[in-house]
Amino acid sequence: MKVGLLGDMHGTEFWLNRAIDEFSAANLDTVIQVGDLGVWPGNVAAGKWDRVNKRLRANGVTILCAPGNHEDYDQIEALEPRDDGWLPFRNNILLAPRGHRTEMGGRTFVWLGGAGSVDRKPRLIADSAFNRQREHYGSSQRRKSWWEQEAISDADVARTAAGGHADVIVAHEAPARVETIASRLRGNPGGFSRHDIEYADRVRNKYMEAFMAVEPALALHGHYHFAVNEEVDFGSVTTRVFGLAADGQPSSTGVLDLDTLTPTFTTGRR
Ligand SMILES: [Mn+2]
Repeated sequence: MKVGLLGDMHGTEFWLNRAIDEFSAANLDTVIQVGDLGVWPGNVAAGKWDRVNKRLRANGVTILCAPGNHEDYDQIEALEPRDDGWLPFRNNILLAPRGHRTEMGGRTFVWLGGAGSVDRKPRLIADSAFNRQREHYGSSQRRKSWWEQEAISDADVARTAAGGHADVIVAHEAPARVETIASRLRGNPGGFSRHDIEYADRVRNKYMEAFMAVEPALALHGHYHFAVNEEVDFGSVTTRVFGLAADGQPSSTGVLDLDTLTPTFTTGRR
């Protein structure tokens, strides 16, 4: 059995449509999405997701998502879980609560969304400036682009660790000590504030607690927006860490062969 893999999309309909067509052409009916899907507030976003859902249904494709950091968690928390635990954002777009367990192709999965935003401060400043302007002109519409629920809590870690080992962890965040990631982030090339970086590191440490309890053979992630495919020795377990790029870039889509537990990029040559 094979399933599709999809990186951060940030709600960009063009890239989503292209990916859905690609998966459909490859006869993949299940797609694992690693967060920053683009669950945003407002009617424009809602209409877009209705259209995307229609396209998914027409192609017989279902997206299974571990939500990211840039998602509207107020909206996600308002979703009523199905009997099997999935949160139905749309009929063909299911969001995983943190610590959710599933099985596919004889493999066990645990899902752990969330991550700390390294751009938390500029987002909060931009939102409050925008909202002050809105108030000045008498508008009640408020902008929000940072949600505190993005952070992985102790309760999330406990729920994820409770089931013990899983073959695959699907998350937005990646494990620590992955050289491909460490080498790219060295020297803070994004110029983020030290305070926000420390906050994001604390959230990542929470992910790491859960990860070490799960000891997965494969860790899928997004968040960093570049390709990662590295086998890492974590002491008690050796794990293939596989991260997808974002927004239709090369390596933002992939395929996971569940028989061999091997992930590969499908857009690496573009
Ligand atoms: Mn992202």
